[in-house]
Amino acid sequence: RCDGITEKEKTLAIIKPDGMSGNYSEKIKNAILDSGFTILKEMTIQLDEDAAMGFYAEHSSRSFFSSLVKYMTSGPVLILVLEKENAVADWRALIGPTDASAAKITHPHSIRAMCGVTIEKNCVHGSDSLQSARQEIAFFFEEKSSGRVVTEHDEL
Ligand code: RTP
Ligand code: MG
Repeated sequence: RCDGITEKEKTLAIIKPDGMSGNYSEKIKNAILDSGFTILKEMTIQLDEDAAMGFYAEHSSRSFFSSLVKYMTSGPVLILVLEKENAVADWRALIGPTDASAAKITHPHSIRAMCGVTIEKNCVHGSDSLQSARQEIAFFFEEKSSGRVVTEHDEL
């Protein structure tokens, strides 16, 4: 912009049940902060089936959908709102490709290579566009029907 101020973006990150049960959340949060993101909000929730189905509604016709819903409801998740310039693309780059087993070979320094296992159990989520980031942040932080809140903490 002409005034020299660059707009920051927000994106949604989720540490999925396997990331939580494997105790990767502190390690992942450190990687987030080391990469220059600010964590604006965080909330630990247990997704119910409706919430998981709603969140991944775009995949409802896929063969893996019921397995995905079962996975995402198998334990608590940590929902994070991240902010920085180019946050959407930079968070996707940091997490690496969907298939964590492939990520271990092609993107060994990615978060999914570190803590993911398979194409499904890939330990983290990242919004794939600015528009989905806005929708996903609203899904968890503006509507209150998205799951059972375990702990909620806003930075300042
Ligand atoms: P995410 O939305 O969770 O950040 O993952 P993504 O964009 O990299 O991948 P996406 O295509 O949106 O898939 C959403 C999640 O569904 C599970 N999945 N399973 N069995 C399969 O073939 C398969 N493919 C995808 C993964 O948990 C994936 O992250
Ligand atoms: Mg996706």
